[in-house]
Amino acid sequence: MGAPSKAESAQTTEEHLEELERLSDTAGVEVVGSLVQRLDSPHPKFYIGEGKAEELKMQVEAEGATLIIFDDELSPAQGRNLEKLVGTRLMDRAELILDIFATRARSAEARAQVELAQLQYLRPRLTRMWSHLSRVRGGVGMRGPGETQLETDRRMIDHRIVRLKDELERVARTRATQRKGRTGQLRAALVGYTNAGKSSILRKLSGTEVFVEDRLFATLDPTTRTVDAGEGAVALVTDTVGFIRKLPHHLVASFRATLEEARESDVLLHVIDSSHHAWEEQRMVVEEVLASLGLADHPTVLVFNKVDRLTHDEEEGLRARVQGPDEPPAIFVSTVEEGKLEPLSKLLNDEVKKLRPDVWLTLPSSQGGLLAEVYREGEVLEREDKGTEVRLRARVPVAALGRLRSRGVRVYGDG
Ligand SMILES: Nc1nc2c(ncn2[C@@H]2O[C@H](COP(=O)(O)OP(=O)(O)OP(=O)(O)O)[C@@H](O)[C@H]2O)c(=O)[nH]1
Ligand SMILES: [Mg+2]
Repeated sequence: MGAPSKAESAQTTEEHLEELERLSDTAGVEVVGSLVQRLDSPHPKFYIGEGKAEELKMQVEAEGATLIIFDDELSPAQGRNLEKLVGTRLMDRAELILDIFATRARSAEARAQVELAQLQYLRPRLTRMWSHLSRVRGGVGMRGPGETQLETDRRMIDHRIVRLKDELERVARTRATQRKGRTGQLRAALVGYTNAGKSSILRKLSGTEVFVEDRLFATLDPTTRTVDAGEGAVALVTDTVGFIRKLPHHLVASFRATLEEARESDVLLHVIDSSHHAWEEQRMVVEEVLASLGLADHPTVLVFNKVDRLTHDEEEGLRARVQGPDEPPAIFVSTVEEGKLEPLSKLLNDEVKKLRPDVWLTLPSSQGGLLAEVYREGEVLEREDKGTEVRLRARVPVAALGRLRSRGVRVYGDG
């Protein structure tokens, strides 16, 4: 069921419902019908108008539906009212997404993140959830639990929320420590709309098994792989959870720890499914989520994936449209055609060079400490011993270069 505002075009509504259908399918729900109402503003009682609510009830009876899924977020009271009228379990998009995440969470961390988001979603809706339970128990006319029971439940939920937050805090700290151990190497994070091809890219780049599926939210846990960045250099590339329109904000908040990987990266690779008719909206959604995570100004490259599905003209049109002085850098790739990930490998190589420029260093051979420092901090590629001087060609982190310079090392040809 969708209730778009009047300003939204019929095509956009159609696309949103299509996506809701895919989400339902991912959750294992079979869709038997759909209903749309255009609204200036939501009605307080049912969100949709009363007449429409009656129509919904009739359609549910005619189709024998056992579940209504709403594309918009209903207030707890609206959900309760509508459920009472129609007599069928009702979910909104947020709840459906939470449900999918719950069935897909594998690691302890992902499970804790999802449970936290679910509890935060559930808490203000407890009375409605309780009425499901009463129905499941089969008591016709059975009354809901008294206020006391509700209060006890709320307190239990609050305790659990605190415990989960502590647990996630601990995991976040461990991650931060692990990341510290990886300084000096280029870190790139793949972000983007669900199903854009992030995991496929990582699989292809790293030559290792990474879970890929033509379903929404195939990936929940961040996976980091070492990737060959050319000329002997390596990069650490991380795959992250996909984003979607109207991602429940509880979920975004609870996935903060996971998304720290993105924050700590040197560059964000924003993967876009260029063959999707709504890629521009998807790009905007991802940019909004990134902004809400404080990543709006993070160095970003747009990675237009699946160009194998575009005709030559479509690809040219796309290139013309997204390349401009105000646009972030963009590359065009495919994971299914041989050699079509080359632009991404090249990009990683360029980024490695930016982070650890390939330079010539000259220092007195008597300075054993300095020499040792170059070997420790950088990667020595060539060495020439000339009398009292040593000349080294090395890839050295930008930060270390400054330090070496200040201690009298001469540096040539960085960049
Ligand atoms: N035609 C084509 N299909 C691709 C390409 N890259 C990925 N796919 C397909 O797109 C689907 C989604 O790929 P994934 O790599 O799982 O996408 P993801 O971005 O990791 O998705 P989530 O983990 O759900 O966020 C799979 O069916 C892939 O086979 C490509 O370059 N061309
Ligand atoms: Mg994935």
